[in-house]
Amino acid sequence: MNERVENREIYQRFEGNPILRAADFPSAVNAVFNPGAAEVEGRTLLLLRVEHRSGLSSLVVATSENGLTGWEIDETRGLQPRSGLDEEKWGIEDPRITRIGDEYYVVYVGFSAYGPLVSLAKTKDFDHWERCGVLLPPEDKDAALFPTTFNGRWGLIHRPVPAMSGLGRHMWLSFSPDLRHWGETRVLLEARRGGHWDANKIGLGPPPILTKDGWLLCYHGVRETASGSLYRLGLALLDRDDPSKVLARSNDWVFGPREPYEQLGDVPGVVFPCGWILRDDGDTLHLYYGAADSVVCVAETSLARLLDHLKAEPSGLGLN
Ligand code: BMA
Repeated sequence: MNERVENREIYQRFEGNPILRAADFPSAVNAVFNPGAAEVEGRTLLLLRVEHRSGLSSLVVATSENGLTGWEIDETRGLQPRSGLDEEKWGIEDPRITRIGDEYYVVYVGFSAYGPLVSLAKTKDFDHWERCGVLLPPEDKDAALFPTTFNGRWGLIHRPVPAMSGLGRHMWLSFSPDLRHWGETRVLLEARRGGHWDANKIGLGPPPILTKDGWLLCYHGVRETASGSLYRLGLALLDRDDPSKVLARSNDWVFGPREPYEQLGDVPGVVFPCGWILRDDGDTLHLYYGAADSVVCVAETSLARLLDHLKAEPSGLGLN
Protein backbone atom coordinates (compact mmCIF):
# COMPACT_ATOMS: atom_id res chain seq x y z
CA MET A 1 0.00 0.00 0.00
CA ASN A 2 1.21 3.49 -0.92
CA GLU A 3 2.32 5.07 2.36
CA ARG A 4 0.71 8.45 1.65
CA VAL A 5 -2.65 6.82 1.07
CA GLU A 6 -2.28 4.67 4.19
CA ASN A 7 -1.46 7.71 6.37
CA ARG A 8 -4.70 9.39 5.32
CA GLU A 9 -6.74 6.42 6.47
CA ILE A 10 -8.46 6.67 9.84
CA TYR A 11 -8.60 2.90 10.27
CA GLN A 12 -5.52 0.73 9.79
CA ARG A 13 -6.23 -2.79 8.64
CA PHE A 14 -4.47 -5.57 10.52
CA GLU A 15 -1.80 -7.06 8.24
CA GLY A 16 -2.94 -10.55 9.24
CA ASN A 17 -6.44 -10.06 7.78
CA PRO A 18 -8.64 -11.99 7.35
CA ILE A 19 -8.43 -13.21 10.93
CA LEU A 20 -11.08 -15.91 10.51
CA ARG A 21 -12.46 -17.71 7.49
CA ALA A 22 -14.61 -20.72 6.66
CA ALA A 23 -11.53 -22.91 6.19
CA ASP A 24 -10.61 -22.37 9.87
CA PHE A 25 -13.76 -24.21 10.95
CA PRO A 26 -13.64 -27.86 11.93
CA SER A 27 -16.96 -28.45 10.15
CA ALA A 28 -17.70 -27.49 6.54
CA VAL A 29 -19.33 -24.06 6.58
CA ASN A 30 -19.95 -21.60 3.75
CA ALA A 31 -18.77 -18.33 5.30
CA VAL A 32 -18.01 -16.55 8.57
CA PHE A 33 -18.62 -12.81 8.90
CA ASN A 34 -20.29 -9.85 10.71
CA PRO A 35 -19.15 -10.69 14.28
CA GLY A 36 -20.28 -9.06 17.50
CA ALA A 37 -17.41 -8.43 19.95
CA ALA A 38 -16.87 -8.30 23.71
CA GLU A 39 -14.17 -8.70 26.31
CA VAL A 40 -14.88 -11.79 28.38
CA GLU A 41 -12.61 -12.94 31.19
CA GLY A 42 -9.65 -11.02 29.81
CA ARG A 43 -9.99 -12.42 26.30
CA THR A 44 -11.50 -10.94 23.16
CA LEU A 45 -14.61 -12.86 22.24
CA LEU A 46 -16.18 -12.70 18.81
CA LEU A 47 -19.70 -13.96 18.28
CA LEU A 48 -19.40 -14.96 14.65
CA ARG A 49 -22.15 -15.20 12.14
CA VAL A 50 -21.53 -18.57 10.58
CA GLU A 51 -23.40 -19.25 7.40
CA HIS A 52 -23.78 -22.96 6.97
CA ARG A 53 -24.02 -24.66 3.63
CA SER A 54 -27.78 -24.76 4.09
CA GLY A 55 -27.68 -20.96 3.63
CA LEU A 56 -28.90 -20.43 7.20
CA SER A 57 -26.76 -18.77 9.85
CA SER A 58 -26.07 -19.38 13.53
CA LEU A 59 -23.80 -17.61 16.04
CA VAL A 60 -20.52 -19.24 17.13
CA VAL A 61 -17.85 -18.12 19.62
CA ALA A 62 -14.17 -17.57 18.86
CA THR A 63 -11.73 -16.12 21.40
CA SER A 64 -8.21 -14.71 21.34
CA GLU A 65 -5.73 -13.48 23.92
CA ASN A 66 -4.73 -10.32 22.04
CA GLY A 67 -7.77 -9.79 19.81
CA LEU A 68 -5.70 -10.19 16.64
CA THR A 69 -4.16 -13.64 16.43
CA GLY A 70 -4.43 -17.13 17.91
CA TRP A 71 -8.21 -17.43 17.50
CA GLU A 72 -9.82 -20.48 19.06
CA ILE A 73 -13.18 -21.47 17.64
CA ASP A 74 -15.59 -23.31 19.90
CA GLU A 75 -18.53 -24.59 17.89
CA THR A 76 -20.26 -25.74 21.08
CA ARG A 77 -20.49 -22.13 22.35
CA GLY A 78 -22.85 -19.56 20.90
CA LEU A 79 -26.48 -19.43 19.88
CA GLN A 80 -28.38 -21.66 17.49
CA PRO A 81 -31.67 -20.68 15.84
CA ARG A 82 -34.42 -22.27 17.87
CA SER A 83 -36.00 -25.02 15.83
CA GLY A 84 -39.74 -24.86 15.44
CA LEU A 85 -39.70 -21.12 16.06
CA ASP A 86 -41.08 -19.14 13.13
CA GLU A 87 -39.18 -16.08 14.39
CA GLU A 88 -35.87 -17.82 13.67
CA LYS A 89 -37.03 -20.09 10.87
CA TRP A 90 -34.21 -19.19 8.47
CA GLY A 91 -31.44 -18.57 10.95
CA ILE A 92 -30.01 -15.84 13.15
CA GLU A 93 -27.56 -13.18 11.99
CA ASP A 94 -25.44 -10.11 12.74
CA PRO A 95 -25.21 -9.97 16.59
CA ARG A 96 -24.46 -6.73 18.46
CA ILE A 97 -23.27 -7.23 22.05
CA THR A 98 -23.84 -4.71 24.86
CA ARG A 99 -22.49 -5.39 28.33
CA ILE A 100 -24.89 -4.38 31.11
CA GLY A 101 -23.71 -5.25 34.62
CA ASP A 102 -22.32 -8.78 34.50
CA GLU A 103 -24.48 -9.82 31.54
CA TYR A 104 -24.05 -9.56 27.81
CA TYR A 105 -27.17 -8.49 25.92
CA VAL A 106 -27.06 -9.73 22.36
CA VAL A 107 -29.38 -8.07 19.88
CA TYR A 108 -29.50 -10.07 16.66
CA VAL A 109 -31.47 -10.43 13.46
CA GLY A 110 -33.91 -13.31 13.38
CA PHE A 111 -34.61 -14.35 9.81
CA SER A 112 -38.25 -15.13 10.45
CA ALA A 113 -40.88 -16.68 8.24
CA TYR A 114 -42.17 -13.12 7.86
CA GLY A 115 -38.87 -11.37 7.15
CA PRO A 116 -35.90 -10.13 9.18
CA LEU A 117 -36.72 -8.93 12.69
CA VAL A 118 -34.92 -7.79 15.85
CA SER A 119 -34.52 -10.23 18.78
CA LEU A 120 -32.69 -10.21 22.10
CA ALA A 121 -30.93 -12.91 24.11
CA LYS A 122 -28.72 -12.53 27.14
CA THR A 123 -25.89 -14.52 28.63
CA LYS A 124 -23.14 -14.36 31.23
CA ASP A 125 -20.76 -16.81 29.63
CA PHE A 126 -21.87 -17.38 26.01
CA ASP A 127 -22.66 -21.00 26.97
CA HIS A 128 -25.98 -20.51 28.77
CA TRP A 129 -28.56 -18.22 27.21
CA GLU A 130 -31.84 -16.65 28.13
CA ARG A 131 -33.92 -15.75 25.11
CA CYS A 132 -35.85 -12.51 25.63
CA GLY A 133 -37.86 -12.78 22.42
CA VAL A 134 -38.66 -10.47 19.54
CA LEU A 135 -38.20 -6.75 20.20
CA LEU A 136 -39.40 -5.39 16.88
CA PRO A 137 -41.37 -6.94 14.01
CA PRO A 138 -40.22 -7.28 10.38
CA GLU A 139 -38.69 -5.75 8.53
CA ASP A 140 -36.17 -4.37 10.96
CA LYS A 141 -32.46 -5.03 11.58
CA ASP A 142 -29.11 -3.36 12.39
CA ALA A 143 -30.16 -2.91 16.03
CA ALA A 144 -28.18 -2.48 19.24
CA LEU A 145 -28.78 -1.42 22.83
CA PHE A 146 -27.13 1.43 24.68
CA PRO A 147 -25.44 0.17 27.86
CA THR A 148 -27.21 2.72 30.08
CA THR A 149 -30.74 4.01 30.58
CA PHE A 150 -32.01 7.52 29.82
CA ASN A 151 -34.46 8.72 32.46
CA GLY A 152 -35.14 5.11 33.33
CA ARG A 153 -35.69 3.98 29.72
CA TRP A 154 -33.45 1.71 27.67
CA GLY A 155 -32.49 2.96 24.22
CA LEU A 156 -32.35 0.88 21.05
CA ILE A 157 -31.12 2.00 17.64
CA HIS A 158 -32.63 0.06 14.76
CA ARG A 159 -33.41 0.25 11.05
CA PRO A 160 -36.96 -0.49 9.98
CA VAL A 161 -37.80 -0.70 6.29
CA PRO A 162 -40.80 1.35 5.15
CA ALA A 163 -43.35 -0.59 3.12
CA MET A 164 -43.50 2.27 0.64
CA SER A 165 -40.43 2.18 -1.58
CA GLY A 166 -38.39 5.27 -2.43
CA LEU A 167 -38.64 6.87 0.99
CA GLY A 168 -35.23 5.72 2.17
CA ARG A 169 -34.11 3.37 4.93
CA HIS A 170 -33.11 5.41 7.95
CA MET A 171 -31.81 4.75 11.47
CA TRP A 172 -34.44 5.00 14.21
CA LEU A 173 -34.33 5.24 17.98
CA SER A 174 -36.83 3.65 20.38
CA PHE A 175 -37.09 3.50 24.15
CA SER A 176 -38.37 0.94 26.62
CA PRO A 177 -38.89 0.86 30.39
CA ASP A 178 -38.36 -2.94 30.56
CA LEU A 179 -36.57 -4.07 27.36
CA ARG A 180 -39.87 -5.60 26.20
CA HIS A 181 -42.21 -2.79 25.29
CA TRP A 182 -40.74 -0.34 22.82
CA GLY A 183 -42.03 3.12 21.93
CA GLU A 184 -41.19 6.82 21.74
CA THR A 185 -39.93 5.83 18.31
CA ARG A 186 -38.37 8.49 16.11
CA VAL A 187 -35.95 8.87 13.22
CA LEU A 188 -32.42 9.31 14.50
CA LEU A 189 -30.27 9.62 11.41
CA GLU A 190 -31.56 9.95 7.87
CA ALA A 191 -29.99 8.33 4.87
CA ARG A 192 -28.78 11.09 2.60
CA ARG A 193 -30.18 11.51 -0.90
CA GLY A 194 -28.94 11.63 -4.44
CA GLY A 195 -25.28 10.98 -5.14
CA HIS A 196 -23.96 10.66 -1.59
CA TRP A 197 -22.15 7.51 -0.46
CA ASP A 198 -24.86 6.89 2.17
CA ALA A 199 -27.89 7.78 0.07
CA ASN A 200 -31.17 5.93 0.64
CA LYS A 201 -29.95 3.18 2.99
CA ILE A 202 -28.01 3.31 6.26
CA GLY A 203 -27.82 1.14 9.39
CA LEU A 204 -25.98 0.97 12.70
CA GLY A 205 -22.71 -0.96 12.90
CA PRO A 206 -21.49 -1.83 16.43
CA PRO A 207 -23.31 -0.65 19.59
CA PRO A 208 -22.78 3.02 20.59
CA ILE A 209 -19.67 3.84 22.67
CA LEU A 210 -19.80 6.55 25.32
CA THR A 211 -16.99 9.10 24.88
CA LYS A 212 -16.19 12.42 26.56
CA ASP A 213 -18.05 14.14 23.70
CA GLY A 214 -21.14 11.92 23.62
CA TRP A 215 -22.19 8.61 22.09
CA LEU A 216 -20.05 7.63 19.16
CA LEU A 217 -21.76 5.75 16.33
CA CYS A 218 -20.29 3.89 13.42
CA TYR A 219 -22.85 3.25 10.70
CA HIS A 220 -22.89 1.68 7.27
CA GLY A 221 -24.11 3.48 4.20
CA VAL A 222 -25.01 1.71 1.01
CA ARG A 223 -24.44 2.96 -2.48
CA GLU A 224 -26.12 1.14 -5.32
CA THR A 225 -23.86 0.78 -8.34
CA ALA A 226 -24.08 -0.93 -11.73
CA SER A 227 -22.27 -3.93 -10.25
CA GLY A 228 -24.06 -4.15 -6.90
CA SER A 229 -24.15 -2.53 -3.47
CA LEU A 230 -21.11 -0.86 -1.87
CA TYR A 231 -21.14 -0.94 1.94
CA ARG A 232 -18.96 1.75 3.54
CA LEU A 233 -18.75 3.30 7.00
CA GLY A 234 -19.41 6.72 8.48
CA LEU A 235 -19.44 8.25 11.97
CA ALA A 236 -21.92 10.20 14.06
CA LEU A 237 -22.06 11.59 17.57
CA LEU A 238 -25.14 11.74 19.84
CA ASP A 239 -25.78 13.79 22.95
CA ARG A 240 -24.77 11.93 26.11
CA ASP A 241 -28.05 12.58 27.99
CA ASP A 242 -30.45 12.81 25.07
CA PRO A 243 -29.32 10.37 22.37
CA SER A 244 -32.04 11.58 20.02
CA LYS A 245 -29.91 14.71 19.50
CA VAL A 246 -27.34 14.25 16.74
CA LEU A 247 -24.31 16.46 17.45
CA ALA A 248 -22.16 15.62 14.44
CA ARG A 249 -21.98 13.35 11.41
CA SER A 250 -19.19 12.65 8.97
CA ASN A 251 -19.73 13.91 5.46
CA ASP A 252 -17.44 11.40 3.83
CA TRP A 253 -17.14 7.71 4.41
CA VAL A 254 -14.19 6.78 6.64
CA PHE A 255 -13.72 3.10 5.76
CA GLY A 256 -14.69 1.14 2.68
CA PRO A 257 -13.89 -2.02 0.73
CA ARG A 258 -10.43 -1.85 -0.82
CA GLU A 259 -8.42 -5.02 -0.18
CA PRO A 260 -8.96 -8.18 -2.24
CA TYR A 261 -10.64 -9.92 0.74
CA GLU A 262 -13.21 -7.10 0.81
CA GLN A 263 -13.70 -7.14 -2.97
CA LEU A 264 -13.98 -10.87 -3.57
CA GLY A 265 -16.45 -13.13 -1.83
CA ASP A 266 -20.11 -14.03 -1.71
CA VAL A 267 -21.08 -10.33 -1.70
CA PRO A 268 -18.21 -8.22 -3.09
CA GLY A 269 -17.68 -4.65 -1.93
CA VAL A 270 -18.90 -5.04 1.65
CA VAL A 271 -17.33 -4.06 4.99
CA PHE A 272 -19.87 -4.74 7.74
CA PRO A 273 -18.86 -4.33 11.41
CA CYS A 274 -21.09 -5.47 14.27
CA GLY A 275 -18.54 -5.10 17.10
CA TRP A 276 -15.72 -2.90 18.34
CA ILE A 277 -13.63 -2.97 21.50
CA LEU A 278 -12.06 0.01 23.23
CA ARG A 279 -8.80 -1.24 24.74
CA ASP A 280 -7.53 -0.54 28.25
CA ASP A 281 -5.57 2.58 27.20
CA GLY A 282 -8.97 4.20 26.54
CA ASP A 283 -7.98 5.13 22.99
CA THR A 284 -7.10 2.09 20.88
CA LEU A 285 -10.21 0.82 19.17
CA HIS A 286 -10.46 -2.48 17.34
CA LEU A 287 -13.22 -2.70 14.79
CA TYR A 288 -14.32 -6.22 13.88
CA TYR A 289 -16.04 -6.55 10.53
CA GLY A 290 -17.25 -8.99 7.97
CA ALA A 291 -15.64 -8.57 4.56
CA ALA A 292 -17.53 -9.48 1.38
CA ASP A 293 -19.95 -11.58 3.48
CA SER A 294 -17.23 -14.22 3.56
CA VAL A 295 -14.49 -13.59 6.15
CA VAL A 296 -13.80 -11.77 9.43
CA CYS A 297 -11.30 -8.90 9.64
CA VAL A 298 -10.09 -6.31 12.13
CA ALA A 299 -8.98 -2.71 11.73
CA GLU A 300 -7.44 -0.48 14.38
CA THR A 301 -8.03 3.18 15.05
CA SER A 302 -7.75 5.80 17.78
CA LEU A 303 -10.86 7.05 19.55
CA ALA A 304 -9.35 10.56 19.74
CA ARG A 305 -8.78 10.50 16.00
CA LEU A 306 -12.38 9.53 15.29
CA LEU A 307 -13.67 12.34 17.51
CA ASP A 308 -11.27 14.88 15.92
CA HIS A 309 -12.49 13.79 12.52
CA LEU A 310 -16.11 14.34 13.50
CA LYS A 311 -15.38 17.75 14.98
CA ALA A 312 -13.66 18.81 11.78
CA GLU A 313 -16.69 17.82 9.71
CA PRO A 314 -19.70 19.34 11.49
CA SER A 315 -21.34 20.22 8.20
CA GLY A 316 -22.37 16.60 7.81
CA LEU A 317 -25.50 17.35 9.83
CA GLY A 318 -28.74 17.52 7.92
CA LEU A 319 -27.07 17.49 4.52
CA ASN A 320 -29.42 15.88 2.04
C1 BMA B 1 -27.15 -6.45 4.93
C2 BMA B 1 -27.13 -7.52 6.01
C3 BMA B 1 -25.71 -8.02 6.26
C4 BMA B 1 -24.90 -8.22 5.01
C5 BMA B 1 -25.05 -7.04 4.06
C6 BMA B 1 -24.31 -7.21 2.74
O1 BMA B 1 -28.46 -6.20 4.54
O2 BMA B 1 -27.91 -8.59 5.60
O3 BMA B 1 -25.79 -9.24 6.96
O4 BMA B 1 -23.55 -8.35 5.36
O5 BMA B 1 -26.43 -6.84 3.80
O6 BMA B 1 -24.79 -8.35 2.04
